[in-house]
Amino acid sequence: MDKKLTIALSKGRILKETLPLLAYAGIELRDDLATSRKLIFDTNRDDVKLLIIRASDVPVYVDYGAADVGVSGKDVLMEYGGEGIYEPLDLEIAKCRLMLAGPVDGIHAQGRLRIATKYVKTAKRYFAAKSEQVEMIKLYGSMELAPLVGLADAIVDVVDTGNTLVANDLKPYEHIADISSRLIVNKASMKMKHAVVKGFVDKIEEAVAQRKK
Ligand code: PRT
Ligand code: MG
Repeated sequence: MDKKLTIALSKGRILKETLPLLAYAGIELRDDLATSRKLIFDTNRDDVKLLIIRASDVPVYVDYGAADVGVSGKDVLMEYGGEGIYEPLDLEIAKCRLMLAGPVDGIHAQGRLRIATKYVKTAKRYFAAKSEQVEMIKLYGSMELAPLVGLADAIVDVVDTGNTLVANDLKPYEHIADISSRLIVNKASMKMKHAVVKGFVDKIEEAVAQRKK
């Protein structure tokens, strides 16, 4: 039976906040992430390797079983869906809020509200629940620019400090969801490698509890 564990993570804030949790579980990186250009990383444990990929790709790798477990923002998970994924644990890291934001002087739509976002499905669901007809413009980043140049009336994006909104003469109008990162698990791995995967999830859960003390 395959006892190896593959973990998918993204660079940036998730990685930074996940490394201490992994360390608690006895998993440490061998290479220096800051300088390495590798995508697969060995750890101090022969049976554990790490994939470093784009944040939005993490649920894809886990859904298809290319990684057994991963760490992903709830914003990314809501947008992705994914039949093959369990979400057993809220890591309470990389916290932020998914917001509807627009110009400080108000959201002024000519006809249907035009929303720029990378969270098209999530935003559609949100407005559909309010029976509001909106038009979505899919972007892959820098959503804050869209209202400034007339591409959209408003944006749906994650907000942490709010500094980026302020810097672009925008402000939050509606709170859509509280976001934090989750530990996700491939359903087949949970079955086929139960001892390894369950052991890992339990250790990380302990690390999260420990951190609160
Ligand atoms: O790699 P790629 O750029 O494709 O993916 P990504 O941008 O989603 O990755 P990353 O590492 O930036 O974000 C990973 C996860 O962190 C997201 O999926 C969220 O769950 C979470 N997170 C927490 C955030 C923020 N806080 C956050 N502030 N993700 C993005 N931001 C953006 C925000 O939209 C704004 O543009 O950071 C900017 C600064 O935010 P303010 O409000 O502090 O100014
Ligand atoms: Mg980013």
